[in-house]
Amino acid sequence: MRRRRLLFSLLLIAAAGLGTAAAEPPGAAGGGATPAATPLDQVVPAPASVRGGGRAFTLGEGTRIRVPGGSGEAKRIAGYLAGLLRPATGYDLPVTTKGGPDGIVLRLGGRGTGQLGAEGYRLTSGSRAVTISAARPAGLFHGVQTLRQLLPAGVERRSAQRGPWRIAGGAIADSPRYDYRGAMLDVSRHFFTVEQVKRYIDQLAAYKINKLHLHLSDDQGWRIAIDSWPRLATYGGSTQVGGGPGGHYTKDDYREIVRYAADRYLTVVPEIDMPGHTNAALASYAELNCNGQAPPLYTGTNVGFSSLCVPKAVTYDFIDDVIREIAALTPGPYLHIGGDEAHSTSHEDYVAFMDKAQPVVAKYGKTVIGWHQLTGAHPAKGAVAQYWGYDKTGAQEQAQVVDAARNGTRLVLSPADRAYLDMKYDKNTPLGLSWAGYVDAKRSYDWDPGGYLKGAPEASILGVEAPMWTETLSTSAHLEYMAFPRLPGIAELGWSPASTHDWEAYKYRLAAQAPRWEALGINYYRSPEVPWPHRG
Ligand code: TNX
Repeated sequence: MRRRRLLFSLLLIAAAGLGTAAAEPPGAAGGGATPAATPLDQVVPAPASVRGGGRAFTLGEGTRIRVPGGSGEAKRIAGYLAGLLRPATGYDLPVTTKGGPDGIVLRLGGRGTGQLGAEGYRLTSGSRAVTISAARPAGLFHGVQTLRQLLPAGVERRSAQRGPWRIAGGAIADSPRYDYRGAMLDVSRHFFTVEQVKRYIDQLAAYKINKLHLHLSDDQGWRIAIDSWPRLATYGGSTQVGGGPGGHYTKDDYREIVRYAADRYLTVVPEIDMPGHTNAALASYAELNCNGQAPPLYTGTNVGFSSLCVPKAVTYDFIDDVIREIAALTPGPYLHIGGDEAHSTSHEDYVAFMDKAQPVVAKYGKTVIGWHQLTGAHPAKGAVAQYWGYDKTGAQEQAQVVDAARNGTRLVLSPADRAYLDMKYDKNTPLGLSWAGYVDAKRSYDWDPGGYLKGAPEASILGVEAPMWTETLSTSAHLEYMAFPRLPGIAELGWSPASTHDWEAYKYRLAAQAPRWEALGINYYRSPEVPWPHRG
């Protein structure tokens, strides 16, 4: 199966006139050459099934985007697609609910879409039409991301470009391996504005990531307004690592992020980290401290020095209020309560705290996610543990996670020496940290979530997540430099069947993304492991 796919890819690469390493990828037309259509199997993440062949589709002046009998959501996705394609093509691309045999067709429901699941889609392309069908709107949206990648990279530019705008003929049937395909952004160590978060969401959506985990509180900053404890945001959010002005989201800001993400089929997973990583809260309210004294705000990068006061009753009033207000802002099922690096909380207190905190999450209708240290306490029924261990994680700690998985705790895998986007690529990387080692593109991609934690049942793996901690990162350019090229690899591990996993083939597909990133103004790292095309 894998051999056949590989052979098939090689044939397509050969057919596209690509020989060996560092060849111009499809769509990277420099100086007036006609961009070749991108072969269907060059998409990232790799689709579940691809059959190339038949005549290409050409997007033209008169192309319509059809949403036959279209519902609100399908029409909105069609409008989003038109918005993506109009600037570079210069075409009108009117959206119509009239059926017809030609154009770009987005079809919800219909024959054979049932088996595609909640996020799958089918895309067929021929001389008259490109049709995306799906059972659910999320599937249409993911199909649209695939369609984008099938067009020449210049389509991502915001000013008129020369065509032709061809899409190779063939058929794709695609659905994800895992339900949970996440990316985390730490907005606490450095604050990121709504606009910066939206830019990151757009980058995640392009690779079919469907969860945005926001790390909203830590020692250095509390980033979300809580009406019942207003100083958390106004004082606790007033600085960041290095002593800058920090910032926080008003509830309206936050709702805007949630809506923008939802429009791109990403669910926001809010995290309030507790009982450790709480200096910003402790600094804001003296009564939360066991000694009744508020510590100063913190702008360094140490971890493990703060703890909520486990024996005090007010601690539970506090978490009840915070979790209630956050849950009310959260349409998705998950609420992350952190639980990592509680080095200033005794084990006994940690267990007692988690025994009290988890039911509060359930009371407000949400499912607990915690960092995997939660498995050292009593994970609630249905809880999810986010594994962030690495090759040096002790056997006992790992066994505890595996045991929990055997007992029904589901896992999201974020191994620090694979999936952490804040790890340096190599010793020369000017940003990031290196406590889990250097993580270049191959290491980040080359592991199997299904077999990663020996002994954890396959069904316990909910998915993968790529966390971005921001002790050293403060601009969108920084985030992009660390996310690209690693993020698409983690996205592929979450989406694509294990049978497509092959670094030697993947690295060419990955390389072929670079002209898109350049067109989008994404600041990426030119890893020496990837056969990048020459800059256009
Ligand atoms: C560990 S990973 C942390 C964070 C740091 C990160 C830096 C985890 C759950 N906790 O507090 O920001 O390392 O890589």
